[in-house]
Amino acid sequence: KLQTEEVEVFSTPSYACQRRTTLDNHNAVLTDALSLLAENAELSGEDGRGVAFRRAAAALKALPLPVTRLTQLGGVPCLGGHSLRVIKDVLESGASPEVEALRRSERFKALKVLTGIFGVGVKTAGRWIGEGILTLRQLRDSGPTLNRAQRAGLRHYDDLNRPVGRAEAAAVAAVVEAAAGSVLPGARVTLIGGFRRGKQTGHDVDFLITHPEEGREAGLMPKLVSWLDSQGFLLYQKTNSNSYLEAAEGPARPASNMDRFERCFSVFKLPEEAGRGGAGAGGEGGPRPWRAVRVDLVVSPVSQFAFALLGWTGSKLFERELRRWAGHEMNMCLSSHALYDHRQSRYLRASSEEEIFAHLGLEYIPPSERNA
Ligand code: TTP
Ligand code: MN
Ligand code: MN
Ligand code: MN
Repeated sequence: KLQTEEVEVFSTPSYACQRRTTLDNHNAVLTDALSLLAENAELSGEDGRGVAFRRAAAALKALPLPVTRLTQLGGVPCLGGHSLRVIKDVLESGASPEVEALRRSERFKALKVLTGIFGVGVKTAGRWIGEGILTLRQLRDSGPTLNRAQRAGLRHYDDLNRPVGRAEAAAVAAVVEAAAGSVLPGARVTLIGGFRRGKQTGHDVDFLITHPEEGREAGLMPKLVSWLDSQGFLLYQKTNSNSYLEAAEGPARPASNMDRFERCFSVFKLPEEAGRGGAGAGGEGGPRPWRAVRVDLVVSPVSQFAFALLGWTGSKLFERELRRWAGHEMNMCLSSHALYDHRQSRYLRASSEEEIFAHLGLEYIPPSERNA
């Protein structure tokens, strides 16, 4: 008896912000390969190629089942020739020669190690590699001048490259809430970034802070930082002051609206609770009583809170796709501060993420389904 084998053909909308992407990825082998190529492109300063691979990986993350044949991908967007070749190799032989060669490449390994230092970007890492510095040891020995962030990054390298767990994120949250409550009673602290999307670990912990009374949040960051510092919680911090003025700037420079809140990049000294201080924290003298954790703090006026919440919850690709959708499909300009409608020549107000999705003509996607 002849049986036709049924193979599902997948299809999914083309913008990541039109799709529901949970952490339950059925195509991790494929998306890991594409993400590695994306990472390499980004580390080589080829951002356009990086985005193309990120989009391809994100389209596969949204599929409900593992892909087994190339013919199933007919309705899947964002797959260019290069991505399809990699997918084909992985489906046929379990691995892509290009990706495996990349994994072994000295340059890629060096770029990962060096940009793994907090404060070291792609350009600095590339310059050091050009000078023959490929490892942390060579960096320490040859001693190029490091700035304050890089010195902290090198000093706490192991801690900062160890994933932060949910329990640790909760411990940081308790500290930030105590700080906010002490310097501005009534201030509200919200966990954002990957942990808000439901991730079990992160490379840092991100918080958005506001106050229900507009204006009361002004000048909060310096007070917060000095409280944290006085209590011994800070190993490093760099604060940027708010420079966003809606009326003065308008929607003209949307991309640069990205970091105009009061914002603090920091490294916390987080006390390790008894019973979970062991793993990885040890030096010669046994477990240390604390570990270093990267923490990002953002302060927003309550009138911009929904935009800030949406803009800082991620994923990075989901955010990028939201802004692309707004611009290309709606003739609007979305930032973490506001949504401007070019057709109506006015700002569209919102006090919740749901309202922003509605303004954008998109179905609401909750944080746990923004893991594109
Ligand atoms: P990250 O902390 O870099 O990423 P993450 O929390 O999604 O992942 P991880 O677990 O590795 O920490 O960024 C958090 C979000 O903030 C992300 O969606 C991008 C966004 N963001 C910036 O990073 N910079 C900005 O200036 C703005 C406005 C948003
Ligand atoms: Mn599933
Ligand atoms: Mn984060
Ligand atoms: Mn962050």
